[in-house]
Amino acid sequence: MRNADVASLLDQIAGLLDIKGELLLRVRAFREAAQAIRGLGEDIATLWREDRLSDIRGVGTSIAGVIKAYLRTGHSACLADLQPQEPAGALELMQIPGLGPHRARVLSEQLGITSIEGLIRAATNQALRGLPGMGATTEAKLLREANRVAARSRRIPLFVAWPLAEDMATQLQADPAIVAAAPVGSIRRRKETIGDIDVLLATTDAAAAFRHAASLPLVREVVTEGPAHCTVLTHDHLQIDLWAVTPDQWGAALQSYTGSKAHNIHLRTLAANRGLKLNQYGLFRADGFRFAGETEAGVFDALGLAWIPPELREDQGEIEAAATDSLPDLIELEDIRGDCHTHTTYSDGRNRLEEMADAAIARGYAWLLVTDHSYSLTIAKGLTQAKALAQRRAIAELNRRLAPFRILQGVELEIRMDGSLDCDDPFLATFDMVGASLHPGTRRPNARHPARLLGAMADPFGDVINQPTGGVFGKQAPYEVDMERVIETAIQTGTALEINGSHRFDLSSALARHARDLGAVFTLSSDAHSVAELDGMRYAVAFARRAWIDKAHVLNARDVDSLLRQVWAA
Ligand code: DGT
Ligand code: CA
Ligand code: CA
Repeated sequence: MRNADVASLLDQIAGLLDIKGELLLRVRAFREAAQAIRGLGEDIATLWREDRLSDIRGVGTSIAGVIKAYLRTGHSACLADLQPQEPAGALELMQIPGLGPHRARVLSEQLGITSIEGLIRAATNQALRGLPGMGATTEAKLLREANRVAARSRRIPLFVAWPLAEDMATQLQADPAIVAAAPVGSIRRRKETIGDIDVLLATTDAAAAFRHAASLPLVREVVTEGPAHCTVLTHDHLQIDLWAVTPDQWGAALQSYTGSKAHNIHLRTLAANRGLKLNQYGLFRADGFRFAGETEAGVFDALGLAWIPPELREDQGEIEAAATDSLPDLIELEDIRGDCHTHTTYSDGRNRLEEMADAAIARGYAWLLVTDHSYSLTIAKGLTQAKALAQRRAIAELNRRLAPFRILQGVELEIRMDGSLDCDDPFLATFDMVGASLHPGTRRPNARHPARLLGAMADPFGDVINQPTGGVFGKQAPYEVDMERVIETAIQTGTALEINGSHRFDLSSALARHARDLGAVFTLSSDAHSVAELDGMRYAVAFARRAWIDKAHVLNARDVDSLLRQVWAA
């Protein structure tokens, strides 16, 4: 047991006594003793053995007793006695600046508030004003601080953070003081979820740049500002870090603030091993001479590395691959020839078939696979056989008009509870491509899910497994399926796995990387239920890139004939 442990025990006791409303003098005694013990030049156990505990500043008989008991048993009855008396949630509430133990106790005892979320609700309903010592101003301040603390502990999905960061960068770029602005951090790496938003600025006048940022409509307040870094909050309590560098430092800063931290550590170590120093200002020789930093590619090049796509920068083999020039040729949005998962008004889509086709043409696609829901998903008004045939006639007519563009008729097929596909096989054979999905009953843990998925893959007509894990970000946990087995079976049966670009993160880039390493083939899809949602493809591509997936393993990168050949051969 070390001095730090004992000091931390005394601090905890002080905190709990404080919450309890104990005399300040006694609280302070524990804090002072803790501080003195942290600064001790010798082991506290030695002092105890030599009976010199009371030599320590602030340690009287009662605190000495607490320390002795703790050193002897490794437990503290004093701490244990205090803990149950702590009002529920007080420690959580005390994370909020301006909310001390006294207020935490009042909130808990009088309003039953035991969490930050609870406090936000109560303050929003103006339930705090009227409590002793609390008016509308304090209430507003606590609400603001509580929102900040809550936002810090919550990760934001990429589909919220990325557009916001792009928007911010575009607005900043309009300022004459700002030469360039770009999202960096986990957004540039296209991570599924984002802790905070980072934007890099090239400017020779950081103060002016930060002033401009603070004046943008989306900014609510400036939290901190220094010479090269400024943190602002949006009205939705999202935190944005702004990093300012001079234009000649742009490349090094882009590398540095993109991260990830693990990637940076590896890269900087590699530089150090060659007697070089890499930081956000450039790549330097020991004598201070800077020979790279203006461009990011220049930094990598000077280290003997190929430029590494940001999506790979997680220190998961990318630096080694860059050193041997064996980075994967990642799939790009421009490679995508069509979308593999879209809906129309034939099921629960909001746009008509021809509108979806026109939008696909406008995106530069060569084909569009429409995959309306099959019959059993009644909430989605799925395709009956008659409806499917009517859609097929409409597609044929449109295809004559839109050639060489091709609409393909697929179906998003339900996998029934017994594992069979929601359609008779002879009729299935008449679709261009069949994607199988689990929807009904997936909310409940269900032992049959694995069997259902495996059954669908064994079916000769199942071409793709859509949204393989069933998770929806912030809404639905993935279901309990042995994904290892699903991936293996997909590879054995020639079934593609979907990377869904809607709000599911399914497959996640981590699972997709694993599947890719084993040799799986993928479809990337927007799962669009409207023309606007076709844009989800950029997320599917981003996650595929994070998974090191190249064009050869993506069905959407093929032209129609090659796609159908592949699908029918499997
Ligand atoms: P997140 O925000 O949790 O989703 O993940 P990141 O990767 O965006 O992490 P973040 O925002 O802490 O930092 C972004 C990058 O910037 C990361 O690679 C490390 C770098 N960075 C963060 N803070 C500092 C700093 O104070 N100085 C320097 N030079 N770099 C920093
Ligand atoms: Ca960040
Ligand atoms: Ca940050």
